[in-house]
Amino acid sequence: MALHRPSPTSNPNMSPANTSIEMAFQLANERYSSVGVDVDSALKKIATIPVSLHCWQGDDVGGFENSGNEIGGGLAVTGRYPGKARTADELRADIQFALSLIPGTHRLNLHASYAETNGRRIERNELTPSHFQNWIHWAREQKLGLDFNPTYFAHEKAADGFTLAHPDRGIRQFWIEHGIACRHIAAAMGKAQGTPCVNNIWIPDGMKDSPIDRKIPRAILTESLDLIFAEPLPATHIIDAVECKLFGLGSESYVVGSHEFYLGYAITRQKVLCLDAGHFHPTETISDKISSVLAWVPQLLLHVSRGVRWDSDHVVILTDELQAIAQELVRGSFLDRVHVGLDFFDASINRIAAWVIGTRCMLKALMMALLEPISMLRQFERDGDFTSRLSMLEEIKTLPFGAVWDWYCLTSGVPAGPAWMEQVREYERTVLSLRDSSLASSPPGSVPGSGLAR
Ligand code: RNT
Ligand code: ZN
Repeated sequence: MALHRPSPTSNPNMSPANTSIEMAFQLANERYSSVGVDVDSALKKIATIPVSLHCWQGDDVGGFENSGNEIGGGLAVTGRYPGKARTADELRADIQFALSLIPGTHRLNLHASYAETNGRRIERNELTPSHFQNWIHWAREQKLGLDFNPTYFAHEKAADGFTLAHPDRGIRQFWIEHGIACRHIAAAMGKAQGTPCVNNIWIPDGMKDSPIDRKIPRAILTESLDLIFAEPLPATHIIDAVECKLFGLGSESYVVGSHEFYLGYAITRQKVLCLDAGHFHPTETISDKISSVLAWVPQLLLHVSRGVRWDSDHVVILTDELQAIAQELVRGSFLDRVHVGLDFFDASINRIAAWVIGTRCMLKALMMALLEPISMLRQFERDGDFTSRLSMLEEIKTLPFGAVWDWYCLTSGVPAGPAWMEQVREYERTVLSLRDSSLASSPPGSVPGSGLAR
């Protein structure tokens, strides 16, 4: 095995904990080699996969418009854990801190409602790249690529649940103009950063109860989207995506932008389809959709999330479905056609920990998938030897994955194992707890005065 690292004995400065991580890694490497897995190439590959962290976990999808509008759009954030970011500077500091606990180089996914307008109200159809200069500047410093989203909620013109499919021509014109403005902002980001910015359109439009007319809003939405996308922009600057959904809170009976609607739209317009893991029937998974959809659309955007009953946005953890998503990306060699983004929001736990847990789990799932003996498994399948396929799939579940993950963290300069949580607690004590002066905002079960949950 080609080791381009010090052997356990060659680095006298290694702490005992790090030495044991390295020794465990060496043994793990041998175990993986015995089933034909090249751990080194998995380590090289994982370091090249960016995950787009969603800015909105940091402030409960609040944004900085301070318009007093409810989030709406069927998005519900529950919990009142103290310490959420109140300003763009605080949010940037929190993201920077979260990223210091996550191995690899990643991206940041911004919403239009995170514009910085110096306290002035700028209408959403009048937003320009200048309102995102601080973000662009900071992202460049941090070597972070930016992705973007128009915001079709938390606005009085979206209060009745309709935006781009609105029956009122004036209201939908406003939202069309917002979509156009956001494409220009995304393209400016892409130009500034040298990698295309994925600009994802999700709208809440739908109805609580059964509509009489399911057809006309969909025809209107097609028209609105075509107007938004009318101007060709360089593919090196912007990638246009559209996100489907089965139902939302308050749109249980009908969502205009359903899966079938956007699948057809994305295929006919050759746009990128966004599959959100929480946007389907509770027993339906997106892992099986990846290869189906990629047969027809050029690229996919994933909103990796975790649906729990009616909520589509619990913090991502290492579930079977998360592993299945990662396996599909690796087994199908789809990583260069799929943008991996996260989409969850939990205000009942430390928000930075939520980012770190979700992103580390996404990366763990990808690394597990990269450590599969894929060619051997393929051969079993080609031979019709399904017994060997099943037995190998079960045996590799208990190979020492954790030792490789710890080594990856260690060599990436981020804490291995649960140690990162110590740093989050420290940040909570020294930074987050100062943001909430009133104890009234502490969650039930919290330690008075410390901002810490028990
Ligand atoms: C909503 C969609 C959408 C949002 C974000 C905030 O159901 O998943 O992606 O979560 O735009
Ligand atoms: Zn989503």
